[in-house]
Amino acid sequence: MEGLIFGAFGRPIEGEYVSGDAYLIREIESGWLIALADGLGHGAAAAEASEKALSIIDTYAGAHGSEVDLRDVLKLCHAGLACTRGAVIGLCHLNLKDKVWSSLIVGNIILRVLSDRRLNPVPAGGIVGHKLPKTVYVAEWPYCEGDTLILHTDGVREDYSMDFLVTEWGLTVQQAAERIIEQYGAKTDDATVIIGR
Ligand SMILES: [Mn+2]
Repeated sequence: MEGLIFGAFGRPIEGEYVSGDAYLIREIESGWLIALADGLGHGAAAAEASEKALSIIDTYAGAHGSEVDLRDVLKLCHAGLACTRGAVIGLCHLNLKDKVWSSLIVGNIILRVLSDRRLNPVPAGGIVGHKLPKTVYVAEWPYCEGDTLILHTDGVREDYSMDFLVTEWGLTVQQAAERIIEQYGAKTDDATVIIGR
């Protein structure tokens, strides 16, 4: 679909076999739905929360592929995660028909966009399943072919420069994702990154 390609890579904190992070990259009728969840803490209980979120989002995508409302997705996740540890979640929807990206983030999930325009998404604190922010902000910005989207959990340090990604674009998005985790993943946390370009 218009040449958009995704790469993703993640690994658990040192000493754990399962990651508490989980992601979904799903092609839907209107374009793409991307989700990244970081379950509170680490290990199996964290994975249970993040995987539950993804299964809710996947079911939603199956039923609402042509018309996605990120606030509705969040509400469903919040209700569904009440009996879990909870998770922080980042959602992105690329509407290829209208050529618009939109995103909604609760908690510490980091979104970066490499584009001609600057995007400054407003972060909102909270834990899906336990406490949502008073105001949930949905950021929207136009999509142009060639835009790059990077979504990662807080297990990836934020001090890597965008230039690194631009100058290393000989790499595939998958190779770039793996390299970001290798070079900037904190050993003290689960670390996951998604790149779409
Ligand atoms: Mn984390």
